[in-house]
Amino acid sequence: MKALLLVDIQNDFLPGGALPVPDGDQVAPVANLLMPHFDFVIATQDWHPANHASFADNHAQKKPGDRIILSGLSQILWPRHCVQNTPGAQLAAGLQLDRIQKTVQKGTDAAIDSYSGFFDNGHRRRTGLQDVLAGQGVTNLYVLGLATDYCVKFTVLDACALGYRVFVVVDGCRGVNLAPGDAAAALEEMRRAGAAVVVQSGQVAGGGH
Ligand code: VGL
Ligand code: ZN
Repeated sequence: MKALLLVDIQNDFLPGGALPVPDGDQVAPVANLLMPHFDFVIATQDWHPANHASFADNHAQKKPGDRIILSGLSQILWPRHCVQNTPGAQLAAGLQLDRIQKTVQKGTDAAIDSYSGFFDNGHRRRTGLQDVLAGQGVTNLYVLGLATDYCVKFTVLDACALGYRVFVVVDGCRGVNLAPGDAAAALEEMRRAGAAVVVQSGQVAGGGH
């Protein structure tokens, strides 16, 4: 059973949003193209409380890009983004929302970030994504979304470790690239994680997979 997982395709990650991913608006059309080819489509949603510790403005004298130690982990500070119940946190307006059967929220604990759709960054708590996929009998997971070098990467690495056969739809992903080459390095890391196979959306939609 194969499922399509849309990672954090939310207004704040699009150009003009609070934490814009360059060309982030290019992924919704790829998602829309692929959704009809899947029986099960699920989305993750970055869903932070206003006091989330990953926001630079929740710390005195810190700015986006600075690092702190948070719950024992190195944490990059971000601009305030994807605050619960704000327009920026909504799934991108360009997505065909009626084709998304389930949305899993993450990053809801103010004291720890959650790049992966499966666990928080300390692997302390599960989000519920694994249970939803198990309930559907999902074995093969096709992943696309934002951002390649953060939430897509950690979602894919966890999915590989959990034993899914993972296909990363490269043309449906875009990276933040805080440092040049971060997104390319993330794709390489996903490849090395073993189960991850990197494919183009045309291969998926064309029935090659
Ligand atoms: C993300 C940074 C902070 C992402 C979420 O979706 O990749 N990146 N929160
Ligand atoms: Zn976030």
